[in-house]
This record gives sequence, C-alpha cells and structure tokens, in this order.
Amino acid sequence: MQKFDVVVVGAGFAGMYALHKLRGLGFTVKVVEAGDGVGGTWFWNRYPGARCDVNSLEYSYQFSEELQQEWSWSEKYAPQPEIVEYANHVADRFDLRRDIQFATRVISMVLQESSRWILTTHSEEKFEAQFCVMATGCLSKFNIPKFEGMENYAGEVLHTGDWPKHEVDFEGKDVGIIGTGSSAIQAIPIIAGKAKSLTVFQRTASYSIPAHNAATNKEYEESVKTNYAEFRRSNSQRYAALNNNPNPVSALELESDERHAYYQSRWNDGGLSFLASFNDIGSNLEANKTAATFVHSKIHEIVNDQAVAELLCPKTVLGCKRLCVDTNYYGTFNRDNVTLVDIAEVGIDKISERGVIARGEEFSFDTLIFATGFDAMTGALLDIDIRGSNGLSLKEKWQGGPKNYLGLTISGFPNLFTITGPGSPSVLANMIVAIEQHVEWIASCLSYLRDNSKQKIEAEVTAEESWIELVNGIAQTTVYSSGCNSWYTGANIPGKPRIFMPYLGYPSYVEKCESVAKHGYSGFKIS
Ligand code: N01
Repeated sequence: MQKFDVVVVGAGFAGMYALHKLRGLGFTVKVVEAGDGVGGTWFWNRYPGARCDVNSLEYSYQFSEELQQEWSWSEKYAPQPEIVEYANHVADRFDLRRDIQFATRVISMVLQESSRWILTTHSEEKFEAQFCVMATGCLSKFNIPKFEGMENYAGEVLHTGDWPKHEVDFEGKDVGIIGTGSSAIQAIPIIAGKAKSLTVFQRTASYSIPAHNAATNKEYEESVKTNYAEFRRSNSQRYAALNNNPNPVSALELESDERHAYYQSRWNDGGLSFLASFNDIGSNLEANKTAATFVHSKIHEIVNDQAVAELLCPKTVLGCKRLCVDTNYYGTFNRDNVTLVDIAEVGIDKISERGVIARGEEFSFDTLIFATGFDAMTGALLDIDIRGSNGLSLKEKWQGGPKNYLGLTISGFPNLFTITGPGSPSVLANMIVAIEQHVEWIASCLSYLRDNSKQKIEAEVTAEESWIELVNGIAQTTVYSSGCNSWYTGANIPGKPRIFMPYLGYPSYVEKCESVAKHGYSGFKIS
C-alpha cells in the first residue's frame, strides 16, 4: 500500500493547488482523480457554450505572480476549452502530473485507530494517508431525475455535466432539452443554431443577464497586470470576492425612472454585477422586486411572442437560484425552430421510446439533453463511503443535512478537510479565490501540526453547531430566507435535507478562519 502525508481527492482547481502548496511545504502528496485529465468541473462540463460567468482575469489563480502575468485570456469570459487549457498549463508548469493518478475513483475511506485514513479505489487499490483533502467539487455529481420510462428512450441521451469529448452533431436533428438553469441557458442558443428543432422544457424560469462577452480588452488587462496583487486584494474585500462595482445605494431610494435607467446601465455592462446594482437586492424583498421587474421588462422587450415572454419571466425572487449570464438566451425564443414547453404546474409525465410526454403530448427527439443540474455540495462527498471515528459514516452523520466547522472540517472525521464544502463561501464567492483561501488555511494548519509534533486535529461538536447556526443565521438576514428553492438548499434533489449550505460573505469568512488559526485553532481538539 502506498503511504503519504496527504491524499487529495480530485484534480480540479482545488486539488491542483492543494498538491502544489502542500508539496512545496515538504509533505508527500498524492492526488487521485476520477477523470483522465485535470480541470474538474471544466473537464466534465463540455457542453456547447460552456464558459465562465466571472471575468477570467479574476477567475484564475493568484498564487503565482509569474503565472498570472504570463497567461493571457482570449476573452472576457473564457470558454470551457480555454479554461481546461489553462488547467493543463498549470499542471505542466508546476510539474503536477507526476503526483496525480488519473482515471481512479475513490470509493471508500476508513479512519484507522492511528487517525490515519485508508482510501480504496474502484480498482481495489489502497492508499494510506495521515490527512485527506477532499477536493471533490461542489457541482460534480450530476443529476438525472428518475423519470418514469427513462429506460425505454431509444434516442441519444446527454447530460450537460457529463458531456462527451467528441463533438455532438445536431445537424438536422430534433433535440429536446430539460432544464433552464445556467448550463441550459448557455447551451440553448448554440444548439438552436445547429439543430433542426429544439424543444425546451421549463419547470422554473431563470433570470439571466447578458454577458456582453468580447475579446479581452488589452488596455484593461494591462492595467490589471500592472498591479495584479492590489487588484486581487481589493476584490477579496468584496462580499463575493468579485470586482462587481457594488452600488452602496438602496433600490428604494430612487424614483422609478431613475432606477430603471440605472438597471439599464448595469444591463449594458452585463454579467453578475447586476446583483450589485443596489445594496439591498439581496436583503430586501421590495428592492429585489424592482430588479425582477426590470428583467421582466427586458424579456418582454426581447421576445416577440408576448405569451412566450411571459412564460420566460421568472416568478421567483431574483438571486434565489443562481443568476444566469447568457449570450442571446431570451432572443433564441424568437427562432422558428425553438419551442418553449412550460411544465411548471404539470412536470414531465414520462419518457417514452421516442421522447418526452408532457402536458398530455408526446414530443419526439433524436437527442434528449438533461440540463438538470447536480446533487450539489454534498453529492460527491456522500458518493464515497467515508467512515470516521467509531465507524460512523458521513451519510449517517449528515442524514439531517451537512454539519461541519468552517466549511472545512467535520467532527467525528479527524484529519479530513473539505475544500469549498457546505458551510464555506464556495459557490457564492469567486470559486478560485475561495479555493486558494481554503487550501492555504489547510496548508498552514498542517504545518502547525507538524511543527508542534501533533498527529490529529478534529472539530469539536460545539464549534460545529455554532458554525451551522452562524451560516443559517446569516442566510436568515437575506432574501434566501424567503423560501428559496434551489440547489443551494438541496431542494432540487427529492429527499435531500433542506438546509442553506453556502456561507454568505467572503471577507467575514476569511476573518473567522484567520481568527481560529491565530487562537491556536480554537474549536478544534488537537493531539
Ligand atoms: O443546473 P441547475 P445547471 N423536471 O440546477 C431543471 C454552475 N454553472 O447545471 O429550477 C424538470 O441550475 C431545474 O428546474 P427547477 C452555476 O453555479 C456555472 O444549469 O428545479 N426540470 C432547472 O431548470 C449553476 O447554478 C456556469 O424547477 C427539472 C435545471 O433542471 C450550477 O452550475 C455554467 C427537473 C437545473 O438547473 C448548476 O447549473 C453552468 C425535473 N425533475 C453552470 N429536475 C458558469 O460559470 C431539474 N430540473 C457560467
């Protein structure tokens, strides 16, 4: 059995940086990755139109000044192949591959009395490690709902989160797509331009803001690179660690015309910074409604058929589900070959041999695409049979919902760390910024243990309980407490416990992590 100080599960952006950082500190590290390449979510999500919705000058590593100076993004929002190219460049540049074992899925992890972990892979290979770092991703276990008759469908089936490596040919084909979240919203305009027909099954309409993507503005790139460190530092002070130009004014302070004009300017800028148009969109339902009403007006302006436009207008609180960023999404519904099927009230009856039966009608397809999302944040972790102290399984521990401390450690599971786990800012912050912060905190913690000749660290139950209370308490002060249904709460997976998982507010999270470390890892038992 191969033995290491640390085994990292996953070679996405989190696993790659964990390897680089920990190896640099002199730990022996092995990364085990299910896919046959690096890049994690960007490795798997190869659907047409996939691209980042955070400016690539921000959605990139900052741990190496040389790396961030030498790499140039071709577009403001890099497309998926370029992000994978970047991941490969990082893997080569920092010689990561020699410590990554690809095409290897970890299926179980068992804590030994020695507080070391034994990991077993799908091919019965075993690794032993003193510490495990779970870099398994928040959106990596894709979800195909259990529709009746699935097994009967004879056409091609695809999922946006597990897209084939070869190019899918849509030419002359009748295509159906279920779901209208971020993935579908990016894929629909591209597929519509290729397929003979595209039928979109919408259960819940999404708010989407135009990306206005463009080739990288070289002047802007240069200005950022002139003082990249300061650019990163100032972004990290922002709520979501994004350079989103927050407006400190309440939406309710302005007259309606003035407010509309301001929303229009944000719409023209495009992207996620729309959420920062006013300081209370995320905390006050009345303010939120003004943003929603503005987006509704845009949808009605863009879409010719007003009945279709009305169906595309979300009735939910803006931001409850992740805001989408698109290129010509709403306008795609003006095409003759695109049909919107509203299944909000009725759902999908079943899948037949030829396609989908909904609203009492059968829709026949050559290709059926599931853009039905993920068992988010906990799915990939719970897919592994993780057994901690006294044989307790993580599944049992989390049967009422995920509980942990700092989003990084779980009581009963010593020497195990999660990156961008539930209870961390992760998906509601710039992911790569959050990843680097988590990795650096873990690296400092392991160095501290080594320097103090300690073998074991475990979150205290009371610290964990207070943390969950804190995460929920913060969410209660926002519009997320208004009954939001989304993968943030587990609501998209039938039977999954409902709990708001992300920690809201990157800067205050960092402060808490730093304070814990500064106070000798308060809230942890160390031995
Ligand atoms: O998944 P989703 P996604 N019957 O869960 C529908 C990130 N991301 O892959 O809303 C019918 O958002 C479901 O309907 P409803 C980003 O964080 C980022 O699109 O549950 N429909 C919904 O419309 C994003 O939030 C980027 O009613 C069913 C859709 O499927 C996250 O990934 C790009 C159904 C799922 O939407 C996930 O996005 C892409 C059922 N039984 C993704 N079950 C960028 O960076 C589900 N649906 C740009």
